[in-house]
Amino acid sequence: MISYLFTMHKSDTDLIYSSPKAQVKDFAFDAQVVEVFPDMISRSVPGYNTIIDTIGLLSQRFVQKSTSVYDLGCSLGAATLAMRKRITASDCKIIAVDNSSAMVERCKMHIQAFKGNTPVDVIEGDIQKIAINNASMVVLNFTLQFIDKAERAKLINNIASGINTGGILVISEKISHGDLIIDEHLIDLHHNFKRANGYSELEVAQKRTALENVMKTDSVEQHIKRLTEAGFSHVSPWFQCFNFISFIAIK
Ligand code: GEK
Repeated sequence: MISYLFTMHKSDTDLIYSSPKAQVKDFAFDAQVVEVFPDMISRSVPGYNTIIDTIGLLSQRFVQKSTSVYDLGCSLGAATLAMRKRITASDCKIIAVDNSSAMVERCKMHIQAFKGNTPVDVIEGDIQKIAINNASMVVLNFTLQFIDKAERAKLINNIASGINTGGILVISEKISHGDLIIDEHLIDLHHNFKRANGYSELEVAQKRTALENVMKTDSVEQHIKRLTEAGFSHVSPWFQCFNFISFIAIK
């Protein structure tokens, strides 16, 4: 389905948490993660490939002539490649941003490896500091959850003010559920999904510890409130599987 993603070799398999660690360090998007990232994200995030493909379809529908498209927290550029494949509007550019130098270096290689009509700028930088201007589409695909909770509204407000009327923000996140019984079931269903994709109990547990301080989830209600308050007129989830969700917000 996502043939523009990368052919998998054995060495690209995520084994980072497969052996016991005396101390599990906080998760970081470093060179070791970059090596296994496509395998890691597709085996860990239910619906990842569907979301990437749909971001491509949405770009065909929403990207307007002579505007900019932003992929914030682009990692290896999967969403950027999906959009570049589908955008039909002329005179556009894609700005892909990530603050991990290892990700940016590898992302540039991936982008160069595929042909496309829309130019792509891959920038190493903090998405909290970049200017968003004349945008018809912005993608935050599993990135906001890594931003300090207190800073999230500011980032969403900045994105909203840089999007033209009729433009779209696609935001995908891991969520928490206010009902603790439901929350527990969603977490357990997600862990089952990971086990079914070959992760062991040890890997699931160590990864959970590594993400504890780094990834902080919001509820669906918090996301919708923040997006509405930022000035998006039409906000809705379009995809959910367990505790993973993707919203569209149209200005
Ligand atoms: C995909 N969107 O494949 N500024 C820039 N980048 C950041 C920041 C920041 N402040 N904080 C985190 N990142 C991708 C997947 S991964 C999600 C996104 C995951 C970057 C970080 O370096 C990493 O590359 C990305 O956000 C999150 O569609 O691995 O769960």
